[in-house]
Amino acid sequence: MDVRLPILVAILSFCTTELFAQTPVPDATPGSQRSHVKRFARVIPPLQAHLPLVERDHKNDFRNPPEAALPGPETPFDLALSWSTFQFPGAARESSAEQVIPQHFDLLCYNQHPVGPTIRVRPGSRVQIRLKNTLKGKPDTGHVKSSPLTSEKPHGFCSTNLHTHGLHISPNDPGDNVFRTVEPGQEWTYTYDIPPDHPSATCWYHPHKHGSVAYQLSNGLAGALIVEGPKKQEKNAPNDPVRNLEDIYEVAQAREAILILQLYNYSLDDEKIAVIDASTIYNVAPSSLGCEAIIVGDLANSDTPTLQATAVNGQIVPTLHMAPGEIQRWRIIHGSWDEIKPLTFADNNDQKTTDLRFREIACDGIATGGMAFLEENILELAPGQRSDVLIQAPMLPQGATRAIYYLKQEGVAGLKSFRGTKTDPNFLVKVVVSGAPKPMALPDPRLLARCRPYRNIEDFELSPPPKAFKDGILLNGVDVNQTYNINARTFYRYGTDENKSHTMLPISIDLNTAQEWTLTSADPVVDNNTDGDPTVYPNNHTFHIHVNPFQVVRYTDASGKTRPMNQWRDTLLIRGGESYSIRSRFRDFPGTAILHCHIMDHEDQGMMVPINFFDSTRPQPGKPQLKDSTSKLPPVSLPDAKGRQTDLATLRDQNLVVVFFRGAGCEHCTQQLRELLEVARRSPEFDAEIVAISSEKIASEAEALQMLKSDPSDRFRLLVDSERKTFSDFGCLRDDDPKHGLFLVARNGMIVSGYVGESPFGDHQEVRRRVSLLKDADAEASQ
Ligand SMILES: [Cu+2]
Repeated sequence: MDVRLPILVAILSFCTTELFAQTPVPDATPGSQRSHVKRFARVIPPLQAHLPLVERDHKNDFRNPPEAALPGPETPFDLALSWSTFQFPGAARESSAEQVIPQHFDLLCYNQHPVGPTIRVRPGSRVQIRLKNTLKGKPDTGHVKSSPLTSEKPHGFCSTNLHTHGLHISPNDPGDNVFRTVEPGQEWTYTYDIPPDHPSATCWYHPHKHGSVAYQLSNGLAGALIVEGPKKQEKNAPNDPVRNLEDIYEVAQAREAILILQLYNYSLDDEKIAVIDASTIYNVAPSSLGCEAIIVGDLANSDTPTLQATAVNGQIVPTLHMAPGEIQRWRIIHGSWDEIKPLTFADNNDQKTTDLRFREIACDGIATGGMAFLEENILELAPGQRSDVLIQAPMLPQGATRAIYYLKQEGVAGLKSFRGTKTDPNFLVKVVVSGAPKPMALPDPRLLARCRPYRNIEDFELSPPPKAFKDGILLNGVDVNQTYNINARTFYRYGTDENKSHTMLPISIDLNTAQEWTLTSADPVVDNNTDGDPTVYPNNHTFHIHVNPFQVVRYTDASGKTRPMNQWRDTLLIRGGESYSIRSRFRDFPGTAILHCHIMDHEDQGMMVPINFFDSTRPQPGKPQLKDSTSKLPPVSLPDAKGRQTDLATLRDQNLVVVFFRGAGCEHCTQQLRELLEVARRSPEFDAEIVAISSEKIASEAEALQMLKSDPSDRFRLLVDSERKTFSDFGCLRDDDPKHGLFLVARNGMIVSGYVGESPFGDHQEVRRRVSLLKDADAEASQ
């Protein structure tokens, strides 16, 4: 039985009067009841390609997303993820014999609205968001890729989490931890402490659960997250403090429009309801989904069309009104999972116009310090990027009562696109200039210049990058061979144990340093194996790093020609064969974050690297102690990462430093081991073999050794105790939870000192000292 039928009847009768309807359908919870949908072979043009030729619904007025009423710093704001059916009468108006335009969309959404509520935060404040996953489905069990050469499969579509894109906050729980998963039926409260000196910014939030991000973003799960102080109410006096854009009267008083651009990839089900189709988002069939409502088309059927609609705040081509001479501040957020969007303005005859022009005052939320016109009046946005622009409506010619314009997304030619196929132009917003003139003044450029929040990063500040990034960061991933990787490594995870189960070891980055990295997208790839014309895969990618923004200082084109740049941002488009040099100051927040490609289907398939911000300057409170011991080494026989059994008794002819650690995913552990190995390597008197015993499986010994910067000459071996028996024997298991431990074992088989604790033993010099005492003891014994 199809349970949606009564709902549909209700919508259809209700909607004849409801003009544009983000109105959620009451009781629309089709989640677990939905059936899978049949395939579609018809090729249907995109929704918005022919707009000016068709008279639209005039009452589809532009609306900002709803504002979240935050209840206060200690009370969480509820953000509930659920299914809802929405109607799009603006889209329904446009129909012809050739086109089938959906009137209804079934979308995953926040708080029963097609775009998430705007969350506004003050610097220095605390905001708590309780994310409620009301979906029905199985927990995300992760996925093990089948070979090192293939990428991760998309998976876990009913599992979610939340990322605050652009905020400079802690990447650890309860903050912006993207390794946390909120499973169907679960909830989790995020606490974001915004630093008092956080610059004002247009940020945004969206799910970042690895494996399902593109699917969830295609449903429209995104919202604006705005950091701002009080808005200036009077004209600025010469000595007014101006730090942020809202401290400038002309900016503060400009009407604000938030434009969240979203891309729905959909199919029509048997009732002509549009549903997001996972198969047209990914180039591979997603892994077993555990999420009953997900639509997966038939990839084998090459006729399966890619149907797309681009929404602005969940509206299709809404009408935005401006008075002649009025200046508005538009916060434009590219919240789509895919596609480069070159935005322009067209007049009512679809001719490019400069009657309306973009004056960019912030780039990825970071004030530029000016309000420059953009070259050719094109605002190019890649997924994840934001632009704050001042838009001034023209005065109307004598006798005219209104002028009509369109904010338009230009088409993109094959090599410039992400998928190698040309994209069509779209009309995004209809702008109607009419009514009484409201001439407004632009802000004083001298005040704007004071809003640039970050100093340039100078050469003398730079520290060397981590070894893994010494030769740069290469983004490489094309559909033809499905190897989405960064520096030839693909991220994937297994198991449901978040934080411990990602198999790629984090790259350590020292806080309080500034570093320069070179980012390159690999060359485009031509696939000659297809029938007819060869297919070109452009290898265009979008680099994003969490927590800390960066300064772009240099651009190198595909022919190697270089030019300097100076632009602060947090998300950067890098086309195939091109390079950028970026500099970043890593500040304030230790913990594990990520860098990744913001083309989210690439990220879901493994184009992501965990990074560990560690603070080398922070003193360790309550310094752990090695305690003397006189117990005997218990029998230890464990496999190494390749399964070869090792008996510690066979190593009795040497001193041992036995380290118990919580797997390659524990950043403290890997840091401890890396440093201990380095101390041992540099100390000729360090006469002991280091035996590291992991409580977790090690997927790749080579990767682990690389992460630990282990040299082949190191006296080091890696053993695995996934049953945790040896952990238990050494007192390193409490309530089934593995602890960190370090033990010194002398040649005579006696444990002479040991440590067990919540954090790794970090005093490597003390280990070195104790090992040298062992040597003295040997010398004494032999005398
Ligand atoms: Cu990519």
